[in-house]
Amino acid sequence: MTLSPTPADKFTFGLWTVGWTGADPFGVATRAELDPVEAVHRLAGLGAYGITFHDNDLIPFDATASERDLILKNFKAALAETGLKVPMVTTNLFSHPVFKDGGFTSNDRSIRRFALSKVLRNIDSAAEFGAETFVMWGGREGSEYDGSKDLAAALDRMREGVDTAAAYIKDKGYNLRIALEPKPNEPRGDIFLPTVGHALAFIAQLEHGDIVGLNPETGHEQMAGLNFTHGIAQALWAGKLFHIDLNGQRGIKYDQDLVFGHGDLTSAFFTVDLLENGFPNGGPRYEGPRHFDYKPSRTDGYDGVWESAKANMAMYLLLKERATAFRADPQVQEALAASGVYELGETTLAAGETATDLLADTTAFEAFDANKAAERSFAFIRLNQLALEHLLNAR
Ligand code: GLT
Ligand code: MN
Ligand code: MN
Repeated sequence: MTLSPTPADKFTFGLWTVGWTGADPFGVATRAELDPVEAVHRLAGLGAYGITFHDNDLIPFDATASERDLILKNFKAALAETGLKVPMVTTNLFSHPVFKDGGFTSNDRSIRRFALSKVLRNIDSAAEFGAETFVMWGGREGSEYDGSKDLAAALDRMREGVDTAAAYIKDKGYNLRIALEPKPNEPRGDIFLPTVGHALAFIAQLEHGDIVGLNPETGHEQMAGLNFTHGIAQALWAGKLFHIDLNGQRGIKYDQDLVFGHGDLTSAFFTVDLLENGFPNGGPRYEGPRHFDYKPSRTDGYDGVWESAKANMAMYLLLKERATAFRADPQVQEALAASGVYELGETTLAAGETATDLLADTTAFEAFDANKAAERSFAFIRLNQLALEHLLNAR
């Protein structure tokens, strides 16, 4: 088995991930700044498919026009030289103090207009780079104190911002879709659209929701104690899994952004199983980039940064190999059948059967022996043990 990734694996990395210098709320940077051009060359050398970035990961907030042009020229030259793609671009609406109360939902209207204008300009740039996905992570959209926000007005303003951006994409004829990234908290005490479920419900209220979907992140669901695989499954089922941020998290605590698989390994196995093998009874598949959004531990130098980039891809490939073996094992297939996993794929009503027909079917109710049916053992434990034995390479 090979752990050497190739661009065909579609692994992508945020420039802010390998470029994270380790500054946190308690300490200053532990690594020097990384030149974006070097990031492109290193990632391409490791077999990645693409690189993603916020506007200000590449171009400093206060850069002059000539500085901007030079940075873009060098970055584009590195992309051309290496063949690395830019499948996703996003906007920084959180670092500058002007965004301390958010961008789209700041109580200050002039700041909202600045934020929306920044996003629209960045949409032009994303299209120019050939990106297909435009991520919106609203880390500063939220509050610490419930009385500080009109919560309905905040959702109105969020809808106004996202709909304006989506309408702009359509007007320009760009091949771009917006992907909202939920997160429950951090940096705000409570962030709007905290989970996959909240974001899906929000999209249903949009005028241009057809080109708005999700970019769920492993750790962001797990920070709230939620099941990431269930989250991406519902997004997929709704036709809304536009992009994905893979990383690692251990339980309900601050956003750890560990290497993929270095958090909840069993959950990572089932995430990869879903992404690579799909639902057991068929259904929508995810075809987009496998994007890593993690932070190389600030304990490590640049040797560790490049090790961690490799580790993300190696973990994914290892889990892919294990998930493939899991599904191919005849004993697993037997266990899946015995557990009723395929039976769940059968409709509850027969073709053409109505509620009235069901009520008239005495075998479904009057003659149904609930106590007998309750005797069925679903044998889920054996199925899970088989999964773990495959995960541990014991089969
Ligand atoms: C930020 C955040 C990530 C988001 C990025 C996109 S920025 O690092 O922690 O989860 O994906 O804005
Ligand atoms: Mn995160
Ligand atoms: Mn993310």
